Amino acid sequence: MLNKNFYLILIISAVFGISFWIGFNVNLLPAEASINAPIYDELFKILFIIGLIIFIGMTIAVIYSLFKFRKRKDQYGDGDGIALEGNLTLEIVWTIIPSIIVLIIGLYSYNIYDRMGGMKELNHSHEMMTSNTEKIWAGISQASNNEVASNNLSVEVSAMQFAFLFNYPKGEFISGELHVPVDRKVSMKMESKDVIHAFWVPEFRIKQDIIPGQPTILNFTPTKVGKYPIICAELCGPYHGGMRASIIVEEESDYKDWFNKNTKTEVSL
Ligand SMILES: [Cu+2]
Repeated sequence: MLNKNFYLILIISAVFGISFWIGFNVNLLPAEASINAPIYDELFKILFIIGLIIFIGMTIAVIYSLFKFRKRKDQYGDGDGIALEGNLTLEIVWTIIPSIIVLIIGLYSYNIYDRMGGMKELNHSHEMMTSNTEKIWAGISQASNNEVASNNLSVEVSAMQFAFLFNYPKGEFISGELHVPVDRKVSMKMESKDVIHAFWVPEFRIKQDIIPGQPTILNFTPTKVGKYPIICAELCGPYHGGMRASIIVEEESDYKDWFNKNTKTEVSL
């Protein structure tokens, strides 16, 4: 009996060890290119490790059972096995363990979403859009209200079947490509011209729906120079799959060059 328990503990330890090792050493996600990315990836890592423990544990249990409880040559009958009914201890255990796991994941997800700015009070903003009625902006906001005014780069996003357009109010021009300087907070106000779209940049780990009649905001700070895809993540029509744009994160000076090339008015940034 002691021997059996010893092997059981050994196998469970190995399953945990392997899962943690894979969880911390195998990276399935694209580059981390915004300040949101490392926060999000923390949660992903935990979910990945829990998934691995369950997957590897179950696989071992199934393979073990296949051999241990297989039908022997001298066994006859329909193979239904012993008539067993009810095991209160087992039922309590397999109810409590998943409940604890789900509860922890739920609380931890809430914490992550809060750190990403999802729980911040929604802005009531009048500065950017020329709407006459007061609109409530919904969405992820990492900036407090007084932060928005200061050094942020403001961009207005219009989504339509099947394109994104980026309006730079300071420069009075519209671009099909989103250019942003690295390490500076970008505040986007997004409106849809027709149906529901979603603005998704996998490398930034952010996604926000763009909803007709309900403008949304999305704030982020890119941390890595490069070109990343913007993907519409809401099935919005027959060419939804082609609704893509690019975000170009560049050094401040390169961004200024690009901005000045496009701008119609001479303004200092
Ligand atoms: Cu779309």
